[in-house]
Amino acid sequence: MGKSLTQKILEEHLVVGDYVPGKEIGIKIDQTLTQDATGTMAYLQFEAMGLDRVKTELSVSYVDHNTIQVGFENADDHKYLQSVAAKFGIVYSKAGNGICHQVHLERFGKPGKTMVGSDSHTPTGGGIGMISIGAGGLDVSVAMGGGPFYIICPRVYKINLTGRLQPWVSAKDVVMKMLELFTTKGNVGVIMEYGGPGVATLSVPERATITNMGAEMGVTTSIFPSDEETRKFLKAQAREGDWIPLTADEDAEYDKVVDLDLSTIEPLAAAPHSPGNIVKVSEMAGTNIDQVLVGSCTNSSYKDIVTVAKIMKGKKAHPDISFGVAPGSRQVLQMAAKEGYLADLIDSGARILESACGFCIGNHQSPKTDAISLRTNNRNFEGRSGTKSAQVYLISPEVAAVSALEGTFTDPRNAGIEFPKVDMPDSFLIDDSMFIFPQDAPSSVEIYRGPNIGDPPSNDKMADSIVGDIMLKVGDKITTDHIMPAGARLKYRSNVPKYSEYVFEPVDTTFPTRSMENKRKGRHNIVLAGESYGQGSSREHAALCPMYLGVKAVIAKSVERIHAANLVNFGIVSLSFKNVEDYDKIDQGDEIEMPDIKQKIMNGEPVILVDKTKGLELELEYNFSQRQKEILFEGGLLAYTVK
Ligand code: MIC
Ligand code: SF4
Repeated sequence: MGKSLTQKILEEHLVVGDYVPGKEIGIKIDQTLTQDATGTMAYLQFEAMGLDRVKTELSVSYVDHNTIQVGFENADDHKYLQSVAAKFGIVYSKAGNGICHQVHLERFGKPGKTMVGSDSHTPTGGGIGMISIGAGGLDVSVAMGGGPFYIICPRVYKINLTGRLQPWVSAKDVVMKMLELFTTKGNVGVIMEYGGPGVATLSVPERATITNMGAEMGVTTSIFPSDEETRKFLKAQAREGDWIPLTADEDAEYDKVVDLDLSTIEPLAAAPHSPGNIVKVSEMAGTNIDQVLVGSCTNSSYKDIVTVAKIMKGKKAHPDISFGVAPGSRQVLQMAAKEGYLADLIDSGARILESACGFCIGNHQSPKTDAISLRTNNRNFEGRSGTKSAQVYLISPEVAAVSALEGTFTDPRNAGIEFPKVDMPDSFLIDDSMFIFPQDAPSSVEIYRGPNIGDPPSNDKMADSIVGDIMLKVGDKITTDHIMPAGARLKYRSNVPKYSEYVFEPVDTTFPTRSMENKRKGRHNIVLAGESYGQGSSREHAALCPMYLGVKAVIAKSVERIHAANLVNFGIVSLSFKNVEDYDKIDQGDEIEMPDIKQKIMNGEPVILVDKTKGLELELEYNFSQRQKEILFEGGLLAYTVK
């Protein structure tokens, strides 16, 4: 039987376990990336491991999230990251060089390689034929140190693309169609592999838009083959030597095959407040809008920005809207500037924003109260824009530009505008001067530590029994943005005690103080959640800060992959109900005991939850590998690694 592309790459990198779907495997990691918001903690943890140099083929540290620099904290973090990179053999990409995923695709991504990145949109690298996976910072540190990266050996779905996209329909609409088909939950442990004749009609950046937003489906990653289009892209980046051909075998078997005819897709949007709420743009047409923003790691490639510029050329954005454009990388920005497209955008009234995450992470451009905001990024969780009452719709660059002109939600097919055809350039502008390559003599490098940089907090070994209280009960689809908000709070990422003051801020502002008080009394804190707990961002702070507040267990109907791994990494036990209806029987404030939980997990026996308030005994389940059990017993991955 032939092999899928996924199986070929994973088998070549397998170092622990066998390629048996559903079983834990450890793979060798060739490349890593970090960004500044998760990077400081990742490198503090790397330092704590006591190694001299990274052991990967390539590790890159990007600064793209916290570039606003209000106060000294961000600038201090950047300097810390720069010095750590120089010391440990890591390439440093300065603020202003662009968004990690876009820049990595342009300058470093290589077909057939494996990568982990401390950012959930690391699967962007799947567009160039890599197995590229998002993870918590600590998992990335371990990979930088040469340790295996553990995943559940995936189930592989083939998405068989046929046909060709119609004018005004783009890669963003393809991935929104995928979100309509697969939704944002229930895809844990899956890799989406794209194939079929339609693949050849999509350029590498378009493929990357699709794999990028696979993150919203909760899959492990998504991947495209490496073909002539990939070679063309790498050649245009002056990296043809990095190209290898890679496809699945003709007779490869998949867990599921889904046909998707590109020619049948129409312009789509994700309605508030989930990337999975897919609607047709034609149904929204005519709705007044307040803001249009183009950018983010999903849609800020050369083609995206030039498409918007061509649509806007010679016209003005509607006076009632705020219109912003953030090219995804310095390469895109420089090319747009030299080729005149930037001038067209400025003429149209666009606010040119820094090549960084910016608005996507709620760092700026928060819309007005109750605004309708159209954005080309990938997440529209409630409040992520910085304005709780805002209604954020995710759309393609084409819909963004045409709507910016009209001042209303507009189906670009009916706007009477000539379709802007944009060809991929034969050569991109190459200027690597905003990368700082590591020094050969690490001992000569002093690590810079400003007052914002603290030590990573440690945890106690796992207690024999959990004795405490349900400190919070939440419903389904609680995202890591709910648990650990970004935006205005982002600058505290390197200061765990301070950042912990905002745990669950959008849900219940009393959680941190109540938890700290309970912890001081010697009681354990427990969070009760519904389905798909921990969706979205890979931020390990969503486990690390609750750990700091004394959270010892999360009981949820289901937990998303990256967050589940982060909980283990910080010694928090995640459990689920044997009977899912039991969720309704427990309430916030209930006194809970889980007697001998450690022994039970060690022996593989069910955990018994005693609800002392209700006088109930319920059975809980878990799914930990032997390795994960040992990590939990040690109180987390750092303690387990340095033991
Ligand atoms: C996001 O898009 O939510 C982020 C901000 O890039 C996060 C990482 C973080 O929280 O720092 C992600 O996607 O993992
Ligand atoms: Fe940055 Fe937004 Fe992409 Fe996250 S999703 S990496 S915040 S651009």
